[in-house]
Amino acid sequence: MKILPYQPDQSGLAYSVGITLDRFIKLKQSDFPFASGELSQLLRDIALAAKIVNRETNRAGLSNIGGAFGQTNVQGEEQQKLDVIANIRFMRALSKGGEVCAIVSEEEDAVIDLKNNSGKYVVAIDPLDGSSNIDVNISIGTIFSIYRRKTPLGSPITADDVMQRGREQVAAGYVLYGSSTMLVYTTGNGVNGFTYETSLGEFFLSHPDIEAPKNGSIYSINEGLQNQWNPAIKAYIDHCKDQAYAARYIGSLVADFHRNLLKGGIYLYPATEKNPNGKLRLLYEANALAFIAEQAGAVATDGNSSILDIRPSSLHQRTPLIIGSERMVRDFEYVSNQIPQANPL
Ligand code: P6P
Repeated sequence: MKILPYQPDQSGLAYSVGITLDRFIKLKQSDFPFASGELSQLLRDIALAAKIVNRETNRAGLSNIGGAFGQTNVQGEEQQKLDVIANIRFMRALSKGGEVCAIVSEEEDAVIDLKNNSGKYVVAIDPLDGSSNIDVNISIGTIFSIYRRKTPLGSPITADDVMQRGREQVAAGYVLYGSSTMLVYTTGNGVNGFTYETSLGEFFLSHPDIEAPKNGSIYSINEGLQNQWNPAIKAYIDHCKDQAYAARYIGSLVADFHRNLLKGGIYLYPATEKNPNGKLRLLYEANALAFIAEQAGAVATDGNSSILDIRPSSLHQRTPLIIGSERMVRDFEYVSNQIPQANPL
């Protein structure tokens, strides 16, 4: 019997399809201090739900799942049908995956106890952010944070498992349902982006080792709220205009964040009269993006301290968010400090 070593093809006839998310997770598993496979499985469970949500958002205009659901969520926001569907899909995937003991969701008033006391992980998730944009075909996203539970395996979950600072995250990511669908995540060893190949039903590594440009010339803020900004925000936005930066605001956090992460830029959602603590939620929006930002060499602050150092006091608490290229956020802080006795937000 003849035995020969495998020789990778050199003909170039069959191009490589690249590295799938599954294979990447497995390759990187040893980077993770608790490399026991559960986190890898959890990331695969999230990716599966993302594929299903991707299919449903892409077909919303052709089915009866577009438009409003007819109820409001705990935020007092009108739920879109796809908000509800995405929440169901991610909750089901996380529940059936077996690695999670508790879920915090934008669409759920309370912490969801999966009664899986052997589950090591807690997930905080915004199943579909920016969903008011669905009916007009603008990019939307899913945002998720993953924590290790604090209480002993086998015991019931407690608030300590859920109310953790962003610094405690073991992984975080987002899915961007845009011109293409991408999943971008970190486990604390850099940030990697995967693009969904619908014909194969797989995410493939397309943006390895994402590093945010240290500076940029894009600023993202809802200028319609200008009259509600405090002097520090006004001063910084005037600075952006003096620098002739480009104003880019999609009104979909994941899309604005992703563009600024790749091209350089700053996103600001400050305190306003309507939202005196800011609009964005700490546990399932700001923390995840702040973890990704810091892993990519960018910065995320509430105007006073790092987002990741905020100690949560309530499940759906909001926070001002200034996030993006390091130089731009530092310029914001410098401009803010020039305003006498101004609360930066
Ligand atoms: P505004 C969507 O509702 C969202 O949570 C983010 O995705 C987005 O950046 C922001 O709110 C838009 O809020 O007040 O500018 O419409």
